[in-house]
Amino acid sequence: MSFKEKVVYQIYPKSFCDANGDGWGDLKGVISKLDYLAELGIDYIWFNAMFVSPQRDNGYDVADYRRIDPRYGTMEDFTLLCKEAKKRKIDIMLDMVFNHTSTAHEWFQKALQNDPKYKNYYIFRKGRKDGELPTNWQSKFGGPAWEYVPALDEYYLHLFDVTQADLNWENPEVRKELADIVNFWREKGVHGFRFDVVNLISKAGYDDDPHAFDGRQFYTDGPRVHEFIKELNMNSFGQDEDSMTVGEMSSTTLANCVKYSGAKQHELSSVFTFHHLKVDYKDKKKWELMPFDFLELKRLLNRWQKGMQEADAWNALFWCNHDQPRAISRFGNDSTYRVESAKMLATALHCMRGTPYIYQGEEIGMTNAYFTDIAQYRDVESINYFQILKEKGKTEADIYHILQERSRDNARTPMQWSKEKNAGFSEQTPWIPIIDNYQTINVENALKDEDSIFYHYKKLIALRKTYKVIQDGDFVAMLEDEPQIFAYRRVYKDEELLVVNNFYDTNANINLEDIKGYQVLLSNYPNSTIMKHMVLRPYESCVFYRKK
Ligand code: TEU
Repeated sequence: MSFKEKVVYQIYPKSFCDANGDGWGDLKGVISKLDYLAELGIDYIWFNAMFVSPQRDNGYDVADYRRIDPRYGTMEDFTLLCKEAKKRKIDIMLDMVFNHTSTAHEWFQKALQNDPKYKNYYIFRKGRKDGELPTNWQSKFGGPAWEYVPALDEYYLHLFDVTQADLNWENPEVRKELADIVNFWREKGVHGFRFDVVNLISKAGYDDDPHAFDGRQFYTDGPRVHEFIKELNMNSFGQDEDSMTVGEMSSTTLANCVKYSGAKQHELSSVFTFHHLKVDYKDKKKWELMPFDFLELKRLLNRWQKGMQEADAWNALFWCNHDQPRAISRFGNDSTYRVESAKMLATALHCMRGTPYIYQGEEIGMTNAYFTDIAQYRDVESINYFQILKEKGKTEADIYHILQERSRDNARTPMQWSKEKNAGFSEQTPWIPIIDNYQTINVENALKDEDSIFYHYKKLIALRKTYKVIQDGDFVAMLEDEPQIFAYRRVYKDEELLVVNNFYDTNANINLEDIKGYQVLLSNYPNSTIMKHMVLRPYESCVFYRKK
């Protein structure tokens, strides 16, 4: 099976299913839900980082890449999970967090002891003569990107949390260590890898950001990044014919992604990019709200679809992940049209060219958390920004509103399995509160209702496996200036797909010129038919198919 037929399901292990009753999800919990995932029909599970970690950034601060965090289980549990998944034709994708390690990692601890070998694993710099930080760069989680170590009289770089020290990829020993880690997991039978912020690994130099911005121009898609990824590919996953990799690309460009994932580039199979998830950032700022700019969203989706196709490169397709608010609360409607808009967003995404990702809970239409108290938040970024926004003079009411829209914790609440205690997630109080709509929005209800969002996802996955045009068809944008409809065609030999999606809660009229021979493959309303002059109902979404 080509990787173009595959669909990935993302599990945030801490919030998926808790089998041992400590309020944290675990691997045994995942094993108990594999039949559910097999029913959905997915091919891969991507697990968010679940290695030994102090959990300052929920596992993205790795202290030991070769061990499962004991709170998730043991290596035996992992082996059993792989075996049980394989029985259900599900593969595993692990998250390689290679831009940085936790400061609790033994490499960093040795660096702190002034061991020259390990100091060279990280990026240490002297402060400037005037007692200033080495550069004016900002951490992605707020505050400066440099931390002073008095015993060394030097600063280390951390693009993320102060406990996430950036690795020095210029050092060949570091690159060898990281390839060895990938090979350690390959030997356990893992062939899928997601590489966390992998386009930040090559730093161009250490100067002040002249625009006093965050410094990203010095480390995004840096000068040696393609060389480093090619080398990692050659020394590890590239040796497996059936490897499947995806790089998470922060603030990247099309020109670079064509190289990261081009079919003949020997770098990665695909890329996650985020431009389409910034269309509601006012002035490009994450913590400034505005309604999403629909025409910009379409322009970006169309641009990336076409640009990647022309270069034979490959997108990972996603609306949701553990760092993003829930898509239905953001681009859909999580009250009156929850079901319709969830299905519409799913269809719009899954029929495009690329590998679709489903984030846990998306398939049952889970919503944002709408927490009302900072004590309910767990994410280091949200907690930092609560303070930062306060210092900037925003009112508490405004800050809560912003967090309700933007916090990463919106996606991190426990999976809602049933209407039982703690949503069937755990016997214990979970590590983060459950959303109180779990009584109605849960897996048990979804499985009982043949019109549920869950079965819509199941159909979309099945369609991808049946129709070559969904896997491999060319993408052709349509109605590009239409302010309410996202429409496109896919074309493969004599097969054609036509996909129309209404992104709003009002009717929309569209004119379609050539409708001959199209049949409905899927819709989120009863009685959808293709017409020259069509009225799409609120959030209506239809997939039409014809064979010439
Ligand atoms: O995220 C990278 C990243 O830059 C984000 O999406 C981040 O949440 C955003 O910029 C903050 O505004 C990856 C992981 O997915 C994320 O969970 C980690 O926290 C981060 O890397 C550091 O490892």
